This record gives sequence, structure tokens and C-alpha cells, in this order.
Amino acid sequence: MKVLPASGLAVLLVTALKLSTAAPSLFAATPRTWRNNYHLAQAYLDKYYTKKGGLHVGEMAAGRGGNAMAKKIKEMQAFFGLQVTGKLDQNTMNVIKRPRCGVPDVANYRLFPGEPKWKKNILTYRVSKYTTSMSPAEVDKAVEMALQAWSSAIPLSFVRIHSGEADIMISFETGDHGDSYPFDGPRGTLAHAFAPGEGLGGDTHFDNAEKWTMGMNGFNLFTVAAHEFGHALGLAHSTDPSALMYPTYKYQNPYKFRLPQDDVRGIQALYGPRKPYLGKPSIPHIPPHKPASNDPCDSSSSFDAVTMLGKELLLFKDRIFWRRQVHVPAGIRPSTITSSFPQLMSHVDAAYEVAERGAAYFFKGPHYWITRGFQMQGPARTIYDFGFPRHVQRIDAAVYLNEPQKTLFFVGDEYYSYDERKRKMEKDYPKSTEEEFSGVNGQIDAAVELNGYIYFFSGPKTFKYDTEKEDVVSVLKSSSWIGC
Ligand code: TQI
Ligand code: CA
Ligand code: ZN
Ligand code: ZN
Repeated sequence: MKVLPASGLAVLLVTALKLSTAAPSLFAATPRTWRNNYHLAQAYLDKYYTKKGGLHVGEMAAGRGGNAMAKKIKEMQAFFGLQVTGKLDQNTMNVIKRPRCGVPDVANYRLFPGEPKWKKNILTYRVSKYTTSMSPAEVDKAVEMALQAWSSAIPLSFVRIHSGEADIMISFETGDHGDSYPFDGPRGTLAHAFAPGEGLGGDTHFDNAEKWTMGMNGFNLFTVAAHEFGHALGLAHSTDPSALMYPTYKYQNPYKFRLPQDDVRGIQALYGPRKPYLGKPSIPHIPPHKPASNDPCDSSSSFDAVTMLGKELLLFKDRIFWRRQVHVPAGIRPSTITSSFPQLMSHVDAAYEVAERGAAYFFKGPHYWITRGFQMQGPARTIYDFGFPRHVQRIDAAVYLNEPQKTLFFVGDEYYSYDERKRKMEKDYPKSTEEEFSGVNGQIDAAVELNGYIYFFSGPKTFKYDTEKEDVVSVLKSSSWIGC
């Protein structure tokens, strides 16, 4: 669905009106309790959820009947962090019956009629046309920070792409630009965005006639972009003057910005809160602390990272690593990481070697280190050098493939491909690990290539994957690598 700057709004209303029918069923209880609940809820919602400023678009479209009631229920549910059903379910009634103080807790945000929202939790974005008033790097930064302001509150991730059609296409345009909402030169309209949906949905256009800046002069791009992305995610304007979605321009310092409470409530009413333990971690992931099983032969045992280093195979687990000659299962020696790689301190997340270059790479959180053999080369560097998007904050596994000279990085259930010759992340990634490596399933803890096979370590299992046949040819016990 399109969302229109002022003049188009009427059209949208008419379509929405046609959709409005009788009140939906709100209850799932016996007639008796339902009646009681209904009256109780009505009194409650009338008291705490009465709009000061008259009807808003959604209500007008829906009519004043049961739909308005369902809407208030939803608002109330979002406010209390309940599941937003629009129905007087048990949890909702429990809150209504709870004693409380008399201050209304109406949120002031608005959704669009029909409440369009994204139906997936990873959205792509692309800046396809830049402005002349800022450097592309500054534009990218402002856009990234503006998206981050929203993704920190909800379980959505934004992934940047550099070609093709993204969910959110971002461009700077002048005057007429083909969507029947021409820009008007300096001032006036600054930007517009389309509500979630196919095609133009989510697309965000900025008037290139404005003086866009990173600072306080002209119009601050971060400020306007953050507001527009609110529209692109499904928020209309708020009546709360402190909200980002309030329709007046107010400079926001991008580095100190925190999404105001009203906008958080609004966006969480659509997408729910971000759960720190699900999806892409927003804080560095702390592995659940199992009572350190010191028995390396524990069959549930896995490895954090596996790589060749010169002629030896190195297998890392917690603070320990094992060295072995690939074909000699005898004489496997464990050592502590700190004794050989003091900089790495404790565990490592992933490791790989580019033998032709005589270099190995060790990853831990958002950092990596380069070694030649056991000789550390310089300080920690950031994994964003490789071109990872910001939401990637650690890598599960890495494997260098000699033949295409590419390194695959596994993150969650996806992987990235890095071209070691061009030293560039490849386009069209991440891809689904399970879809591209049939037979390999579960979280990849570590990976290594030996003799044309990729060994994927996943918990107690190691999958031996034949790159020619494109299939798993055997499954080994992970602990067998260290002679168990
Ligand atoms: N552009 C309007 C806006 O984004 C266009 C618009 C009006 C609109 N109603 C809409 C877009 C509903 C999507 C949905 O609000 S604008 C501000 C303000 C503008 C205004 O150029 O007027 C900001 C753009 F008013 F909040 F400062 C960005 Cl931040
Ligand atoms: Ca303008
Ligand atoms: Zn446009
Ligand atoms: Zn707006």
C-alpha cells in the first residue's frame, strides 16, 4: 500500500472505508463472562484510552463501532507488552482487572489504515542515487544509523545491498521523479516514504534540492531519514511532540539519539520487542556457560574453530587447542591458547588459513588477528574490513576454499562468501547454509577444507561434505578428531 504525502491521503481513506464492515468478534468466552468483560473493558478503555484530538485516520476508516474498540484493545495490549490480538483474552482481562492509578496511558503514535507491515524480519536496503551535498560515505552512515535506531527496538534486521531491487530503495530525487509526488525545490517537502509493501512500498525519497548535512545546518539527513524510515516501517504521524514521528522538523544528534518512548511503543505494536536472545544478536553474544566439561572426549563435545596452520591441523575449544598432523592420529598435543596466541586470550570463534599467502586469520567477536605460523602480525582489526554488515558481531565458522580462492563465513544459519583475490565480499550474500549445502544442518561451529572435502563441525557431529558431489558423504563423531 502506498502512503501519500497530504494530497494523496483522501484517496487512501476512500479505499479504506470500503473495507469497513460489521464489528469483528472480540470474545472467546461464555456469554455471561463475555458480557461482564465487555462492560468492564469498555469502561476501562473509555477511561484510559480516549483520544483528545478527535478521530484519527484509522478510526475514521474503520467507523466508530467494534473496530474502534478492537483498536483500543490493541493499543492497550501494545502499551502493556501483551500479545496484540485486539481481543479480550485472559491476559488482557487480567491487566484490566488489576488496580491502577488514574492517569491515561494513551500512546500517541498512529499506524496507517489497514496497518501495513513487513512480513519478514530481514529487510534489504540500497542507496541507489546519492545527493550532491554530502559525500556518499556520510549518506551511508546517516542511513545506517537511522535504520539502526529502529532495529534496536524491534526484531528486524537491515541488510545493505549494492545492486538490484531492495525492499527499501533509497534515492535523492529532484522535482518530478516518476511516483506522482514531485518534489518542490528548497524547503517545503523534504522527503517521503511509502508504507510497507511490494514495489514502491518502503521506498524512501529525499528532495535533492535541499541542503542535506551531517550537522545542524540545512537539514540533518539522519533526522529526516529516521523519520521517513518510521513511515517505511508502518508508522504514521504521532501527536506526541517528543516523538520522532511528530510532524515537525527538530534536529537530532545522530550519535546521542535514542528512539523516543512513543515511537518505541508504536513500532513494537507492529513488530513486537527485540528479544536479545533471538535472531541476530544486538549485543556481543555470550556463550551459555556450561559447567566447563574438562573431558575433551565428552561425546557432546564440539570445536569453536578448526584450521590448518602450515602442516598441522589446529582444533580450538574454549581455552585449549589441539595440534595434529592430518594423517597421523597419534601424538595429538593439547596446549592453551594463551601460551601460543596470548593476544587471543581465551576462546576463538573461527579461523582459516590462506596457505598460498602463508597467513592465518583468527576471529573473536567483532575482531580478527593475522598470523604467520604462530607469529602474530600486528594488533586486532575489525571484521567490518571484510564488508560484513553491522548486525554481524561475531562469526561462527570460516573456511578457505583453495579452488575458487574464496572464504566462506558462517553466521547463524547463513553464510557469506569473500573473494580472497579481489579481497571483497561477494554480492548476493548471505545465503542459507542449509539450502546451499544439502545434508548439512544445525549451527556450524567450525569448518575446514581437507583434500577437497569440507568438514563442517556441528555439535557432536562432523559432516564430511563432498564439494564435487555437492552432498554430505559421511558423518563423523567430532571428538574422534582428537583421538577419542
Ligand atoms: N514529508 C512528509 C513526511 O514525511 C510527507 C508525508 C506527509 C508523509 N504525510 C505522510 C509521508 C505520511 C509518509 C506518510 O512527514 S516532509 C518531517 C517533519 C517531512 C517532514 O518533507 O514534510 C520530516 C519529512 F515534519 F517531521 F519534520 C521529514 Cl522529519
Ligand atoms: Ca523541497
Ligand atoms: Zn518520490
Ligand atoms: Zn512524516
